[in-house]
Amino acid sequence: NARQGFALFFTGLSGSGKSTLAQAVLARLLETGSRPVTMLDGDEVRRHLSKGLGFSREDRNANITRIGYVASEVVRHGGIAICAPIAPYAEARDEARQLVQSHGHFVEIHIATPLEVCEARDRKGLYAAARAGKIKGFTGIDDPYETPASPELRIDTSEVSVNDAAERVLAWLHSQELA
Ligand code: GGZ
Repeated sequence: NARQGFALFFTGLSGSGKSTLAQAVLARLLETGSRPVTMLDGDEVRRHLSKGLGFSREDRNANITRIGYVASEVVRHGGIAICAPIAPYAEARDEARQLVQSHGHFVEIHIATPLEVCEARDRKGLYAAARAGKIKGFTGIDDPYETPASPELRIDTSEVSVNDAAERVLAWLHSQELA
């Protein structure tokens, strides 16, 4: 129902377009202004909520559990939480799903942009650094990304514009009567 809270959980590689799409969806949700929206972007979360955590499997999963917990609180109070971490491990994504689903809807959106495309973009030079061995354990290079088996939505940003991708998310929310 339109009053129930929900979490949009974007997951995908670095440079896949998660944050860009999350921002575009945020802007559209704010336009309609129906409910408060909390953005839990990867960068911001790691500066505050997850300060001090690294990129081991344990730390990445702890990061996702924290995001899932905050999202579940937002959803519990009828709000919208937008999360955009890499979240490479299925176990942690599923835990976040369980936390949120006890209070509302969990919408997993796999940003399925191919590694070659993310690497070619390399906006922050991190892939080059990872290839050169200057960053160890970089997702997609020498660290795993477990492809989501059954996300609510899967979007490849190398095939659709940011606008069209945002419209697909909004259309899905409308189809479920969530927005
Ligand atoms: C992956 C890393 C790493 C390693 C630093 N692996 O493109 P970015 O810079 O802004 O997004 C990446 C971000 C990933 O943080 P998350 O909290 O989303 O990851 S997780 O869900 O796995 O906890 C990248 C940067 O941090 N970064 N080192 N080794 N990305």
